[in-house]
Amino acid sequence: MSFSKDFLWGAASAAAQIEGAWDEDGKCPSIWDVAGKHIKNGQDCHTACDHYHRYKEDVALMKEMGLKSYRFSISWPRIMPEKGKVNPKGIEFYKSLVAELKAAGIEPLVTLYHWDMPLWADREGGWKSTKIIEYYLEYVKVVVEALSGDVRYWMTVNEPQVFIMSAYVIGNFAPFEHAVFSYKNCLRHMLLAHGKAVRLIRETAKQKPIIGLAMAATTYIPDSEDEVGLRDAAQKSFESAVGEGSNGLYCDPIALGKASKMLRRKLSAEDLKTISEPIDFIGVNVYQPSNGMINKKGYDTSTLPKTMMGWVIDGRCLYWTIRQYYERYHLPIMVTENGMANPDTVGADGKVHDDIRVKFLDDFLSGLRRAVDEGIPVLGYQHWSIMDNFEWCEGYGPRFGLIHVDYKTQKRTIKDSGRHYAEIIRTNGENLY
Ligand code: GCO
Repeated sequence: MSFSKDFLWGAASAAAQIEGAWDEDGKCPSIWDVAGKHIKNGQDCHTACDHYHRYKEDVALMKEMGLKSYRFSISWPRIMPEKGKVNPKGIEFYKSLVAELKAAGIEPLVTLYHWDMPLWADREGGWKSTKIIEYYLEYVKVVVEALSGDVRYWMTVNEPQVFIMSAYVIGNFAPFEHAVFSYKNCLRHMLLAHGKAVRLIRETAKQKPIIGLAMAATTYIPDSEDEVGLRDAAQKSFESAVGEGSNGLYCDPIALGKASKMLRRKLSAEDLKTISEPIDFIGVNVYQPSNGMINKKGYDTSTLPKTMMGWVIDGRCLYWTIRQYYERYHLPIMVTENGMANPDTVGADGKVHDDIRVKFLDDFLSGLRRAVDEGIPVLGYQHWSIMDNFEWCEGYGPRFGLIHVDYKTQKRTIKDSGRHYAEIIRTNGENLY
């Protein structure tokens, strides 16, 4: 087997990280617009890649690269700048973006929540409050009614582990809280919001929707591929409390209708029924394996290359994430993010020679190919990211893009990796091994 001809080769982004235009055309601030002192070097996301004004140029570059799909998120504060109030200009923007993508033959994949909560909703308690479920659903309904004529693929939320655990417990992502005792409430609200949104999308969409969510995958690569090695690794990936230990905690209620020990008292049978509303795929965001965190023995990270985020580069983790998720949940998989940060610069020849990302693509995508060859249903691969962007509290230092962005001039340059990826797409992955 190899990649089907409709395999979704694409790239990803998120509204707060690329759009800019933070206070234009009726948008209200999001929790990231006011993150101020938490962001490195006094930077902010107010202009970012100015994609709001340059989306046509950006879609043209995607077309030049031959992308089949583009995963982006909708800015909730652009759509609903006040409680109960819809902003027509916000809707207009996404309609234009989707139209541009469709005209370029690129399938739009829409993430409904990629962390940029409107400030007004945060002031009412954000994910800590039960009210968030109703607010989120109201927003989702508006978006689905407006876009589902052209959009088929929907992701309810992106990396709930980060916008719950990191944002409300560890406090290193907006809204930067240490509300430890609210952790289980936040989790429950997110899970219910997800399940109810799935049902709402199915009831509201103008064409048959394909619905999933994007998980921050925590993957343990097996020490050996025998039965014990495989079982042991899967158990660490889904049930271990070390690291985020979050695959099972966050995804079992959704995909299996089961609560892990920690949530058993928190979720009623009724809740679980709502949360496990059937979905069509699971999205996995894959960056580095958990081995270094869980079991340092036998996994020497000192010999492995690292990205500028300090993340270990080990291409095997893409294959194992896909396989472990599929074996546990028996749902089609979409790689919703995978990529690396590097301090890329434009050379004297006007090009960006990011050899390390070219190699990264070959390493990770050969694992993707292995998964597909073994018959695992994988719907697509969305590289993170289409272009360099605002990396949350890290600001603009880490560059994750296939396209380089000069933030002073907003000039875009397709990197060598972007050209390499274009060739992989053109040959439909035939040369990956
Ligand atoms: C993520 C986020 C992205 C990050 C990327 C690199 O889902 O974590 O979706 O916004 O930029 O992962 O850290």
